[in-house]
Parts: sequence; C-alpha cells; structure tokens
Amino acid sequence: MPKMLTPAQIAQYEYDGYVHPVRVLSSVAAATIRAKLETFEAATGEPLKGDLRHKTHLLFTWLADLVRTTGIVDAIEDLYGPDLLCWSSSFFIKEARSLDYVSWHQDSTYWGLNKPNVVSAWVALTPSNVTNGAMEVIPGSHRMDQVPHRDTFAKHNLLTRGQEVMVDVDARQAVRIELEPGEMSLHHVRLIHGSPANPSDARRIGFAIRYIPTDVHQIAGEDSATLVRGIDRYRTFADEPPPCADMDPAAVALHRGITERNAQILYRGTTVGSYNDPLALADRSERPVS
Ligand SMILES: O=C(O)CCC(=O)C(=O)O
Repeated sequence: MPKMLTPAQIAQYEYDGYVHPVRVLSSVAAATIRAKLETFEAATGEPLKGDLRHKTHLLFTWLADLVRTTGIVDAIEDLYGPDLLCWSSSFFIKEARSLDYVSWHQDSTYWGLNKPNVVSAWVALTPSNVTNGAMEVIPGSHRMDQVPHRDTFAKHNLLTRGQEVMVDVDARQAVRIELEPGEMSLHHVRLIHGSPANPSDARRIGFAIRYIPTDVHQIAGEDSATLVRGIDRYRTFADEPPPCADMDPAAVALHRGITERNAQILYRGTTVGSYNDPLALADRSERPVS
C-alpha cells in the first residue's frame, strides 16, 4: 500500500515524470518557514544567495526538519522504496520583478549520479503560478535518455552553468506546475523543465529537495548525503549530520567543505566554478549550485 501518493499519482510519475500538487505542509507551517528564511535575510541585510542556497538543510534546523518531513519522505518511499537519502537541496528564489529564469534542462546533466532514480520534491513557500514564473515541465520527456546540453552561463539563468538542452522543446506541450504554499511537486531527474522570469510584485520561493534510494552512487567525485529513512547498506556517501543550531559554526564549516566539493562535481570540465579563479567565483556567487 502506498503511504502518501495514490496509485494514480505513482502511475503518473512513471508515465509523465511528474506529479502535483501534493500537500505536505499546512499553509501556516509554510509561512513559518518562509518567515524564518526572511528573518535570517533581514539579519544579514541581503537575500539568501550563492552557496547559502545550496544544501541549506545542513545550516538551519527548520530545513533539516523539512527534508525529513513525514509526508514528503512517505511520497518518496512510494516511488523509490524504504531506504532513502536526501542527496541535496536548493532554494529557487525569484525576487519580485526579476529577470531570473531557468532554461529548459534535465537535472541529471551534471549531477554525476550513476542512475536516474532521483526525484526532486519542489516545496512551495509562496504561491508559484502563471504570474510569478512557475516551473513548467514537458510531460514524458524523462523517458528520453540523457540529452546533450550547452552551457550558456547567462547572467539571469539560475542554473549553475546556465545549461540548456540542445534538442528542440515544443513549448506547446509544457504543463505549468502551479502550487500554493505548503504544496509540493515531484519531478524525475530526466524530466525536461524550466521556468520564466517573475514580473510580479512578489517573491516566488521554492525549496527543491533531491532524494535518492541508497543504491544510487556518485561517480564524479567525493560526495555526502543525509539518510532520511531506512538503512544505508551501500554507504558510498559520507554521512551528513543535522545542524545542532541555526548557522552553528561546526555546521557552517561542514557546509563550506561540502559545497566546495560539490562545486567541483557540478562545474567539472569548466574553469568557471574553480575556487582558484576569482572572476569565476564572483560569477558563481549569484547562483545556487544545482
Ligand atoms: O524553480 C524553478 O523554477 C526551477 C526549479 C528546477 O529547475 C529544479 O528544481 O530542478
């Protein structure tokens, strides 16, 4: 018996490569998480940016709790079984009236994982809809193999390398993933997806959590992950402990090391992500690592 998804939703994930909307938090709980994010931003005097958008669940207790939320992990178990790692997470924030967008891409392109049993739970912390640059997906495109991508490093592209698919995408086939705060969508790592800019007067905030079953391995370098359910019999990822407090110094140091290691995987074959290249670092500081 599935724990969270209906049999129809599981079939839709397999056939179309995505499911939405799935309510995983109350609107009040989602507003509380948003308020915690914005309290931190107010304290630092700037929007969350760069590496702080990547694997942020290793820095804040309220995000460590979010990646372990029963309803989310139950849904992932319905798709990939009982032994599960949270491999990564990324904030996708589009400020009000911003030109930031996400080009058509497959997540699998630079992640270095050995097989495509990888699912993203995109949790909405604000409404995400036609007015503010909601994500769009091409149903069934996950059934293609990995397709070639070109790196653009375009200024307003929120992806690490500004990567975009080198195949024609028929945008008329696209489905818009509209969500209310506290709802999530699930998408497969090979699904072609992207999102336009946010011309509205309000921020659009999503937190994308990447889950894998424990038999998925990293083949492009050293990596780490958080066990969120069951047993890891493979132990190919180093364990990631939750932070004992928000921005705890030990957690910040751990996060920095992990982010630098992840950047080497995600930017491999380019000089742009290199920590030895100050120009490259300036460019990278605006981008989440995803
Ligand atoms: O937030 C968006 O608009 C795109 C998110 C995305 O590309 C992803 O979660 O993989």
